[in-house]
Amino acid sequence: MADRPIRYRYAGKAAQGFQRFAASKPPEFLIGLYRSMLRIRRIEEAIERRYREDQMKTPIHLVIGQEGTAVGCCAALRHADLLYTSHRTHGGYLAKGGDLRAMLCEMHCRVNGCVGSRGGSMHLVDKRVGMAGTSAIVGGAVPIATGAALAAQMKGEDRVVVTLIGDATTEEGVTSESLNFAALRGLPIVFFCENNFYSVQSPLDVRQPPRSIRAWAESHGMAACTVDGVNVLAVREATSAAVARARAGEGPTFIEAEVYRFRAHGGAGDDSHTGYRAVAEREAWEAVCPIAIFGGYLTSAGLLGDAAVAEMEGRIADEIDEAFAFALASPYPTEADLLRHVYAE
Ligand SMILES: Cc1ncc(C[n+]2csc(CCOP(=O)(O)OP(=O)(O)O)c2C)c(N)n1
Repeated sequence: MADRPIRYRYAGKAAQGFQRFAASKPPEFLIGLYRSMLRIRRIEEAIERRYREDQMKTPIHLVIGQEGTAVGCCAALRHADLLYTSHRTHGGYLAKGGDLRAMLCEMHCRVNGCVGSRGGSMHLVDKRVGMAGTSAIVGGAVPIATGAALAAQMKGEDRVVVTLIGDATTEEGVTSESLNFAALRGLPIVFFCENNFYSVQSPLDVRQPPRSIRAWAESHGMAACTVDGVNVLAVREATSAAVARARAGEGPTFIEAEVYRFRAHGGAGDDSHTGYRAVAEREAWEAVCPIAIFGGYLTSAGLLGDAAVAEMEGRIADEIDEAFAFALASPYPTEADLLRHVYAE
């Protein structure tokens, strides 16, 4: 079968765009961003590999290809800031400082999962790191995040709320209502849209009229911008500006970042062969992998060498092996756990 035509091309220039943002940043900070993206990639690859063994009793939605947005976004946040995501939780959870052991326990339905085995992959929540809420209902976390921003404002807390959403989330009525309310009240919230062009297998152009998501958001009366989602430094910069605006009481910002998921909407492996997107399209985006091009920049700037990368890879591999072993050795919940966290008045 002939491959279908490419619909969505990378429009950025990340490989040339790093210098401008990197100039004022210490090398450790830049290397830390690279390590963070690499760690998420390797964790996702391990999850994907082991998913086929059927030990994880949860649907999964991998972020492979989208590491630049989660890492760049969370690098602009403080510990006390809150993050809410949709069903595609892994990148945000890990970038916000989440505990890999607790995440893998959760995905294996073990009692010491971050939500006590009640949630699985789509409901990673961890108050210890400000991973405040996630929802498998598209748009479900958006009004909750907006409410958290209202609470922070009413209590006078120095706290910003960020919600990572997909392009399809902007089609939910509740997202419009939340943007409207956030703009009306000048809430300290950042709506960060990872536009990966597809809702499961439906492309953006059969779901939305030909106008930008940024323009749609702006029409709600809030600041809005687009950023290259492949460029982790540009994402960090755009999020920092939005967070600073929110902290200064200047209200919400909507950020649209174009990214691409390299794998299927859900589960392990790719699904391009089913015909909803061109294999050539995926391959073109893989050629601008956010990790590889940032690594290339760091190498050319003399900040990263083969030995350092090998050491990083070794440490990450050890961490992953240890965390999987921990999860698989952890107990399942018992009947006695059933009513923990259940409240009734
Ligand atoms: C209200 C609702 N409608 C439909 C679905 C089925 N569904 C699950 S994920 C998804 C696509 C979401 O796309 P997007 O928000 O762009 O995020 P992405 O999966 O691309 O990260 C859909 C339609 C759902 N979970 N909730």
